[in-house]
Amino acid sequence: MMQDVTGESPDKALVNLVVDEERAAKLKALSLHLESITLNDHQLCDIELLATGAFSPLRGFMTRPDYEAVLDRMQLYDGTPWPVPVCLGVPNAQAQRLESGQSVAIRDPEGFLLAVMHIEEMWPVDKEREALMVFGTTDKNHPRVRYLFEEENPYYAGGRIEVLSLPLHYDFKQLRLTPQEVRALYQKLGWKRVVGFQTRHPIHRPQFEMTLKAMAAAKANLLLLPIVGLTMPDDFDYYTRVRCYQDVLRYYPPGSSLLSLLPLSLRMAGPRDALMHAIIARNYGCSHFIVGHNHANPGLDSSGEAFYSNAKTRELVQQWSQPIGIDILAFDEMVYLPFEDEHRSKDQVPEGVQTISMSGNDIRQRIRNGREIPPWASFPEVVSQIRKAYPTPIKQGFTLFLTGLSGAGKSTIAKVLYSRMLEIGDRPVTLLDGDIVRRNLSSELSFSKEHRDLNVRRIGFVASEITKNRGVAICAPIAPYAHTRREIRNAIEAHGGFVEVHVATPIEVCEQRDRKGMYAKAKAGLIKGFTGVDDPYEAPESPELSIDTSQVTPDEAAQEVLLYLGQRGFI
Ligand code: PPS
Repeated sequence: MMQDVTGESPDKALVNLVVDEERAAKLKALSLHLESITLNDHQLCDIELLATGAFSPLRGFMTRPDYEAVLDRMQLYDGTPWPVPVCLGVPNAQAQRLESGQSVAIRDPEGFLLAVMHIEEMWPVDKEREALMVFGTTDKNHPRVRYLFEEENPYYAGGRIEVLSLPLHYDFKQLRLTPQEVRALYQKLGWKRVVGFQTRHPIHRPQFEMTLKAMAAAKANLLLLPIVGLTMPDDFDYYTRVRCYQDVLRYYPPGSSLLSLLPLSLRMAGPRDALMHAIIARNYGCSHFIVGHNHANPGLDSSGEAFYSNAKTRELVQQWSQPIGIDILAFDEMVYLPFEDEHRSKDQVPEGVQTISMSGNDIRQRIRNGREIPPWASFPEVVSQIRKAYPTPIKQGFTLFLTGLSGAGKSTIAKVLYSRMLEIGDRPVTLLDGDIVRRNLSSELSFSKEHRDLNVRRIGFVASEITKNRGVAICAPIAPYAHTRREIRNAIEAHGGFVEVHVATPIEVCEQRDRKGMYAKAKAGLIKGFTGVDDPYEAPESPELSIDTSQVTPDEAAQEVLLYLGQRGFI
């Protein structure tokens, strides 16, 4: 049953929502008669942290009074500090069928029963209000704001949950410790003071030195809590990062550090998120928490400014540190002092002293370009792990994605490129032409908006697998919708190159060519929903290349693509 597993103060009490076997059997029987909610990847992360007590004192997905209080005053309804919503979004149709007082089965995408939720409340989400209150912006350059507006469901369901099973993981099992297990380890090891460090990046020298300074300042041991849930789209994959952390652990004084993977879906909400992370670290039994430079700051907004100020993040976390029950150790950017041969927080460097620094991004770029990384910037083991997983472009796979109107010349250019890539012969090549795909992969699909999206997503999926395995995928569908193309780009860029080629032949030329007689039929009303005639084509805003085949031959067009690939180092 649900219980507090520690006898500590309410602040530090851990919640454990995993039920015992007897109750699990009852809930399993009950679930046969219940409606199911299938969790997406974000929700799977949330339920895991709820279940293990990493989100203590939450006992389920938030109800409306808690949600509103979180938005308005960064507290639960009862006054407990809590900065970000933890809500369960449900689709419209399902929200209409569900009501408070009802229980629902919570399942993973394979249908595996994870929990039963007792719904206390359902309400429509005011996305604009949530974006402004939690993220301080409605700018869709912010990945979680975009998720909120474009992917989050329109209703939230709140209520207590009883968990039968944690989401299943098959990797790094020995490193996936619950807060309860971590606290038990502290006890076993005699650790009284522990600094928590949460990160979505590899640990390079500056971060290592920062954690050492934090340990010294707090006279404490270290708990590394790397995020292995959902981070930012172009972050290093966590398998690589975990191998890096394991290598770096050997550089700490023996017996002074512990590694526990955190399946968190990052909100990237700047100050509020840093506070959330401090609460999680508190739940993992940490006495101190490190807030570093750019904590939970997702790059730049659409006017080129940082989303959050470091000073505000520090200020907020420090202001709440006492009510939360954890001490905050804030650091400015860590820089290297070459003459002194040491790293320092930038605000600790006397004026006039020379410093150098290399950000995580700089290191990534240098590795991608095959350049050396000096020892003051990272560890040789970390560099070699990253090099192995993120080879230079010549060793990466890539996707050439040709999009454009019917008759624009996509297939012909694709065929020339296919032959050229086979001639070069250093990677396996696959041609996913619109027609070929429609015949083999998508023969049951029509040209409705939904089916076009499905068709293009299927192409994207195959292309991303090919790219991941270091091959070349040449795709040539119309792919008329910008959001689907962006989705595919994001998926593929995580594994290699994505080169969008807009085959931008004007519609008049395509109509005039009309090789298949399709335009004539569409204009005569014999085909409905024909792209460019009575269905939209959203031209790419910033494709890597734009080629108008009324001006160049297919060979010249292919040559342009090959030159571009050469410039980017892919061939
Ligand atoms: S999509 O929108 O990306 O799914 O389209 P795609 O799979 O590339 O298929 C495009 C080819 O199908 C023929 N066709 C149509 N095109 C557009 N709209 C409608 N309604 C339609 N019906 C059939 C058309 O000949 C396209 O061939 P290409 O090779 O592009 O000329």
